[in-house]
Amino acid sequence: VVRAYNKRQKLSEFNTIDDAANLLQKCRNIMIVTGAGISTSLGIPDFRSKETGFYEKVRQLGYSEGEDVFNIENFDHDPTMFYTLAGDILPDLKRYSPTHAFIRMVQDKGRLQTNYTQNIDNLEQLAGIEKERLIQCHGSFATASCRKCKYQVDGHEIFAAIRSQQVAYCKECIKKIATAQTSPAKPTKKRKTKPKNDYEDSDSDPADTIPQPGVMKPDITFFGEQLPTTFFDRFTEHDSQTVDLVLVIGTSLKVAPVSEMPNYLPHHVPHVYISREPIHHVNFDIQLLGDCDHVVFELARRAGWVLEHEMIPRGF
Ligand code: CNA
Repeated sequence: VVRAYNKRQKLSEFNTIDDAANLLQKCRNIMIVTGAGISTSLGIPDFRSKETGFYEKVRQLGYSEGEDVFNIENFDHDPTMFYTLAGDILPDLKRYSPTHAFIRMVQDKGRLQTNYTQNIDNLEQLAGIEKERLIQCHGSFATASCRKCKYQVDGHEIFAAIRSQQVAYCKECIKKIATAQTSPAKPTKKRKTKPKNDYEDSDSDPADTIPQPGVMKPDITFFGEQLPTTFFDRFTEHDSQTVDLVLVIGTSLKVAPVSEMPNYLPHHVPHVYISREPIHHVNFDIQLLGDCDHVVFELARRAGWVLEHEMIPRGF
């Protein structure tokens, strides 16, 4: 257990894991900000861990930057890279980690203000975090949408394509194209207006205008895309004024705007960071370093709560 810097660069009144446990007992509006580290114990790689992270694998495969896989311009230019690599982080689990169970316990005790998750694996819902208390800052694999016509499907519909490294195309676009192609021949007279949509023939050479179906993209936020408005609305208009404790768990806090959240909150609100590595670019009152499943178990124990989960050995 390591204590790091106070936000104002002076000694904090909160220093130890017992201080964190006391805060857990006392506080009623706990904001929990999470990242990929809370799912690694389930075998889902995070992005930036040195040897095991997804970005390292991407580099080993000869691609320059891991972040390129999730860049919206790259995706629209050529979705193959995403479809070749995304299988590794595809959420296909029917179980959640002890840290998810901890968040659920905070909720059950009536203390969870909001869980802001950067994760896209949707495991918070599986753990029973209420919709009203969950902000999926970067969207999730739960749904997917067509880049062309915005038609939305259940995310599972494109999982097989991702697993077999094939680009998934929009079935609605395909249907419209098929319908347009089988409808009666149009009059030969030159049309003055532009085609109403991408599926109608235009007047130019048909070979140039063969309509293509749109590519399906999971509704996760790529670099270059806006975050859901619910994120900003809830954070700025409600949570930042009422929060009394911030727990940040399993994230390197490298991606804005989530990385800005701790600094934006009032200075008197205690900030606790739980992760494997210390963080230097954001100031926390307390940093509890280690495997987050172990840390939250110990934190709960010191708060007098029993965290139960199949991955925690009995009698631990
Ligand atoms: P990141 O940058 O990879 O950071 C993860 C952090 O967690 C690192 O600081 C690790 O040291 C730490 N960590 C890893 N495992 C553990 C553990 N068991 N206990 C304690 N700490 C641990 O990932 P971030 O979440 O910070 O970055 C945000 C990205 C990651 C978001 O856009 C996500 O969509 C994306 N992501 C999500 C998933 C998922 O949904 N499970 C998986 C991979 C990436």
